[in-house]
This record gives sequence, C-alpha cells and structure tokens, in this order.
Amino acid sequence: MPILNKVEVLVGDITQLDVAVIVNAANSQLAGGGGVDGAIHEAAGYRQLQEACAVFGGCPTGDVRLTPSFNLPSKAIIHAVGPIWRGGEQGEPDTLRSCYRKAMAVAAKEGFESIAFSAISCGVYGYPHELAVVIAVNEVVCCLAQDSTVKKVIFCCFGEEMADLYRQRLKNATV
Ligand code: AR6
Repeated sequence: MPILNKVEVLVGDITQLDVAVIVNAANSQLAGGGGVDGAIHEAAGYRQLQEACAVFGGCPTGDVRLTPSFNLPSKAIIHAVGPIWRGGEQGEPDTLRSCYRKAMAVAAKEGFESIAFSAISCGVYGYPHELAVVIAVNEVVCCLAQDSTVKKVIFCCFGEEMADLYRQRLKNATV
C-alpha cells in the first residue's frame, strides 16, 4: 500500500476514536491538565489514568510514555511531552520531531496497527501550527517508510483550520 494511503486527517475528539493507540499532548509531570490531556483524562477515567502515569515519575520533554487507556475505545495511550514554543531557537523542532518518532517507535514495538495523533504542542504550548504540521507529517511519513507495523495513522484535529494544514502538507509530501 502506498505510504500516503496510510495517513488520514480527521476533525473530531480523539477520545472517541477506535484505534489501537492515541497520542496525548502531555506535560513533563504527566500530571494531567487542560486541552486534549484534560479530555483524555476525563474520558479514560481521571483517577486510574493518573495512577498509571504516576508510576513514571514524569517524562522528559521530547519523550513518550505508554499507559493503558481504561474507559477509552483505544487500547492504549502514548503520552508525548511536546516543547513549549520559545521562538524556535531552543531546540523546539528537534524536540517535537522526537515526540513523533518515539511515538511511532512505541506503536511499532507494541504491534499497534493504528495510531491517532493529537496536534502536540499546538495548543497552550504555542507551537506555530504551520511549522508543527510540517514536522508531524515528515516524521510520520519517514517512520512509515522504515517500518510497516503501523497500517493507519490519523492526525486528529480539533478544527477545520488545523485539518486543512495537514491536508495541504500531505498533498505536498514526497515519499
Ligand atoms: N481531541 C483532539 N484534539 C484536541 C482535543 C480533543 N479532545 N482537545 C484539544 N485538542 P493542547 P499542548 C487539540 O493545549 O499545546 C495541557 O494542559 C487542541 O485544539 O491540549 O501540547 C497539558 O497537560 C490543539 O490543537 O496541548 C500540557 O500542560 C491540540 O489538541 C499542555 O496542555 C493540542 O493542544 C500541553 O500543551
């Protein structure tokens, strides 16, 4: 199957998706919060998910941790800690790239065939959307080319504006 056929853009609530694993935009304390993290905690079951996260004692920026997803339709959650945007000269692109690469690596290692990403760092962490989307698409396409375990990647957006950016970028993607 051509690689780009494995990638889909969806507008909706990531907590509702029936995929093997969803990717949360977490903080380095894995302490829960607002945005997509808050929605995931609420839908998964706040207390159970916090107990599962507490085992790790946090997670460095640019890295990921895997937990069960409790009450969600998905099997598991990958918590990715994206960078806070500080102008782009503080390693933010590499750190964001690392989130996508590590999430894809965990999915492949666990044998998850479908994965849905939230737009890591694109909310309160302030990453410029156009720049984040280029990184997300490039890194995911690169990972799909290297390992065939994952058969479906969904970029789950909370609005049409964000979804259009992904669609544009995918149109221009070269594999
Ligand atoms: N489904 C899909 N996407 C969503 C949902 C949802 N239910 N809710 C929000 N989004 P953000 P960050 C989108 O702020 O920038 C938290 O407090 C949202 O529109 O959730 O990485 C954490 O605890 C945006 O495009 O994550 C951290 O402290 C994207 O998800 C901090 O925010 C990410 O926005 C992380 O900030």
